[in-house]
Amino acid sequence: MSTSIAAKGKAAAEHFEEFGYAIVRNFIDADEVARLQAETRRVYEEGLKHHATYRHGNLAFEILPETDFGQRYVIQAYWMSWVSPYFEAFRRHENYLAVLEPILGNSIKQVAQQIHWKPPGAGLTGYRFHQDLRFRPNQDDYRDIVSSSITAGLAIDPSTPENGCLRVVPRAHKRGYLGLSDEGHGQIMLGLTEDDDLRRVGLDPAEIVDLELEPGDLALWGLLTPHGSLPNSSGNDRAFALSSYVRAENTDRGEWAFRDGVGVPLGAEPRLCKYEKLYEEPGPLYDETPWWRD
Ligand SMILES: O=C(O)CCC(=O)C(=O)O
Ligand SMILES: [Fe+2]
Repeated sequence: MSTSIAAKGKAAAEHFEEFGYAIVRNFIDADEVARLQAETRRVYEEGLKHHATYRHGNLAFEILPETDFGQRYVIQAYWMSWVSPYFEAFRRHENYLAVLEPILGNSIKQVAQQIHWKPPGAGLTGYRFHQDLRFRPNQDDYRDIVSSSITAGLAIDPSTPENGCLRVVPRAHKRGYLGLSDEGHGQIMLGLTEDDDLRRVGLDPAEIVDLELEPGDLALWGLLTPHGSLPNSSGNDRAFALSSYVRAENTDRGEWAFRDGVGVPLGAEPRLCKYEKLYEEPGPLYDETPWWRD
């Protein structure tokens, strides 16, 4: 007998509390995975239309251009819901509520929606170890930000050590903010985490766990969970859909996802999430900064 999504959500919440991460196997079924994969390909094609990193409101595509990378790659989409009715509905799929409710309650806002691709050959597809709290600079806009936030990463493709699956350090989420990857340029997609970078902050590289996922499996982690991923060294892409949610009463930012347990669609205008210049520089605009040359 298959376990209900509610039971999986409860078990995941308990695992998350102790280890700082959890995995929900078969979060969605095979039919949904097929639709998700097809729409992810369509969003990738949409991104490829842009010669450089593109932004319009919260929607963005991070592009590695052919001038520097031999061919054009899309490595990230942000808030693809604005061009994808599928993802707009998917971000508030009832299975997300089942998994999030034990941790965040049933009124939830979303502050990030991303797809990360690791196209074979693109090179710059690793994420050095970090804690996501570093990506929440405006903490005055939240209350109890750590206990009120969680990120869910859904495997669209198989996620393996070879193609750069997410990796976490278990039980380290209770040690506070460690400053991983904050030195120098602070850009987490340049360079690799050395074992000594982890040891310096008291983490044991031998404890790293690779989160190997099949399409449709979901990983959860928190703002203080040390995590990262290696560049793709295989011939297969690794598309991964990330969604960050916050207990609604504890945030002034984000798009509604669920209000009193009911999914809420996006409104007419985007709300302030993580893009700080949403109101001053909403775009559409291109950002041609060659950050990879730093
Ligand atoms: O896509 C990945 O492997 C990791 C991404 C990540 O940690 C982040 O965007 O904060
Ligand atoms: Fe992260």
